[in-house]
Amino acid sequence: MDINQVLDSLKIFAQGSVSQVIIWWQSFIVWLAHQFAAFATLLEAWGVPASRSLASAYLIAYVVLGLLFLICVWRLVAIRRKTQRDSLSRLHKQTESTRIKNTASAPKVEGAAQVQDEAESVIGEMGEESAPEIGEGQSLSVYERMRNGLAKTHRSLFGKLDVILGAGTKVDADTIEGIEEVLVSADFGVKTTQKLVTALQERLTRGEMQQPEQVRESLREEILSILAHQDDPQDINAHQPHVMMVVGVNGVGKTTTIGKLAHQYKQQGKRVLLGAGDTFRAAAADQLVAWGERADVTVVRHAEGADPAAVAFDAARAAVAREAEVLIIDTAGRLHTKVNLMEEMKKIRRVLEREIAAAPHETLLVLDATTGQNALEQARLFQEAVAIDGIILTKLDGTARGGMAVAIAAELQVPVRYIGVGEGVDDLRPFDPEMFVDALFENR
Ligand SMILES: Nc1nc2c(ncn2[C@@H]2O[C@H](COP(=O)(O)OP(=O)(O)OP(=O)(O)O)[C@@H](O)[C@H]2O)c(=O)[nH]1
Ligand SMILES: [Mg+2]
Repeated sequence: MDINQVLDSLKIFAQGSVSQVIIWWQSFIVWLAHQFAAFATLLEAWGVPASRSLASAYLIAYVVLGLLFLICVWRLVAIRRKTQRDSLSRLHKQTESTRIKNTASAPKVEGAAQVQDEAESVIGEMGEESAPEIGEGQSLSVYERMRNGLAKTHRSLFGKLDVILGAGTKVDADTIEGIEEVLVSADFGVKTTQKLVTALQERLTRGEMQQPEQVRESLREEILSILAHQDDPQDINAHQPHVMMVVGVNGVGKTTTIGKLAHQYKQQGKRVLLGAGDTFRAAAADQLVAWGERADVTVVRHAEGADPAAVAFDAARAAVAREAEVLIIDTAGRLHTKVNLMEEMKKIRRVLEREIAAAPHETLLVLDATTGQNALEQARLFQEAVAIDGIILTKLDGTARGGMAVAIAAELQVPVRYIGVGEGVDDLRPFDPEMFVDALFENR
């Protein structure tokens, strides 16, 4: 068969196919017209005048097609946003795994020391297994947990900002006034809001903020610059045991946070010991013991009403005897008076200091984000009694007042170390300013 014959066959095939398609298309048009006629008859039966029924049938068809088109566009935009979110999330995952790799230089534990327990009231045993990898079994990335936990603040803060900074908005003094109100409502505090507003006004005067998008970006940068002044977290390998004392008023989440911390350190392969220094209520020690069992770490406890300083003493002795790497002391949040509470904190501190050189190496104050500006007052009170090295801000998931984290960083000059974004064991995250701001400003 020569080439001409092949070309002829192809031509015949193409012509045949085209005529077939034309026949199909014509049949489709006839079928469609038939459908419209049937639909028009139906409309007529429903009372639409005969002269208008066909036009109405076409109108309805166009409306339905228009709606389908809009749904497709909406889905495409949603998919695009999800892709952006996933890539942001992947980026944070990579950053986190690099951070974890860097901290993985910490010594790995092969088994807990089998040393005679010195404190009679110690219960449970330390685990023998080698350290599992951090993040094992976690279905959500660190960033995803953070963004889920901050959803309420995101919705409130940036939903309102979206209204102020809609497309085509003319940026002027009124815009900044609107932003000021939004910041105050998200609990950035008067002082911090003022600081941010002044910075935005300066940018406006310098002509750096003409488009709404530039305002959003400027605000993001200014918040980040406030948060970036945090110093690095303490190296927990610098002392053995690294002693942490957790303080705060009742109900803020001290015990829960200690449980989460214990679990996370345990997962890093650390030998962890907990001290139930809240002897004010029997249930307090029970709660810590429950967390200890969950995290598979030992808890030193005494009976209800015992001297918390005695618990601290026993816990410190046990930590040394067992070669624990991390000792975390829980404390009471409520006593008969504030003076009693502060005196008790000081006494626990003194005991720890006497038993272990330079202890407590970290005194962490737990604050409940849902209490708003009241938390700043609590911080000042504890700061006077026991020097605070860091803040743990809990319950950010339950509030739209995430601005508290910024207010604390700006006004207390104490770094925010962790944030609590839920009740789950993995819902305590080291406070990463960049990740925090991304989670707030992300276009969801
Ligand atoms: N949603 C949410 N709840 C939290 C968080 N942290 C703690 N909680 C809850 O807050 C409640 C109080 O927590 P606790 O750990 O008992 O608080 P505490 O400071 O030890 O309280 P006292 O022992 O009474 O001083 C519990 O129901 C916790 O589950 C968090 O980050 N998010
Ligand atoms: Mg407690």
